Amino acid sequence: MLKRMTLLHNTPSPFCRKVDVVIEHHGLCGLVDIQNAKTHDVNDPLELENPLGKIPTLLLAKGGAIYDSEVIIEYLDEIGSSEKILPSGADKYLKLTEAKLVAGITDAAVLVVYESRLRPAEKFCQEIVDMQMAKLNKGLCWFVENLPSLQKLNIVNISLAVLLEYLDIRINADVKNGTKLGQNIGQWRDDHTVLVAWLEEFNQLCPYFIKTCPYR
Ligand SMILES: N[C@@H](CCC(=O)N[C@@H](CS)C(=O)NCC(=O)O)C(=O)O
Repeated sequence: MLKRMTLLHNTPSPFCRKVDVVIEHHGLCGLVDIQNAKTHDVNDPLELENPLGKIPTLLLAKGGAIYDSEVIIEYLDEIGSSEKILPSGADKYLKLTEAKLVAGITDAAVLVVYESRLRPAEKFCQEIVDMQMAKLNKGLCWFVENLPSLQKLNIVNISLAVLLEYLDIRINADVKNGTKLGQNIGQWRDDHTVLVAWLEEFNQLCPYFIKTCPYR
């Protein structure tokens, strides 16, 4: 019998939401206590568990912390009894590589958000925003050409769906709030209509996806 674990978490984080989806998929809510963590706060308990101070971080009942999100997902998939999110053999590493590509695009999006939310206005650096937005756009174009399969739930389609909704929640909302995002104003829905249709289909495959949405 597995003991309860604690997930250091914060709701708007796209990396946390991926883990939330996998917890739902495997019905592990009863095994995981969610604890709100404050990033960028050196006094938060998160800092003691993960030297990088990043969420999500999963604390095991027997002691020890697991991070980052893909490693947590791999562990939850191992203990979960629903259909596996990760295949086995070489396919596993192909899927993990694509999931890493989504993670890299998500990192770029998070850096854009930090640039406008954390950096004092007088130090705002448009070049950094442009550079990260270019990575984001290039990554989305790659997925337009290589749409992840929606035959079953897997780490790639979960990660991409979370990223796209994060872009809605953060970057597009920030644009509406007046943040300048250079030439690319982050309107992924207008630029990549194929991904809009893909996301709708993903929601049908994963009916509880909406339950994990940070803002409803
Ligand atoms: N590679 C990590 C990235 C996690 C990450 O960057 N989380 C952000 C929140 S969205 C964070 O904790 N930021 C705090 C910081 O960078 O200090 C993962 O997949 O878990």
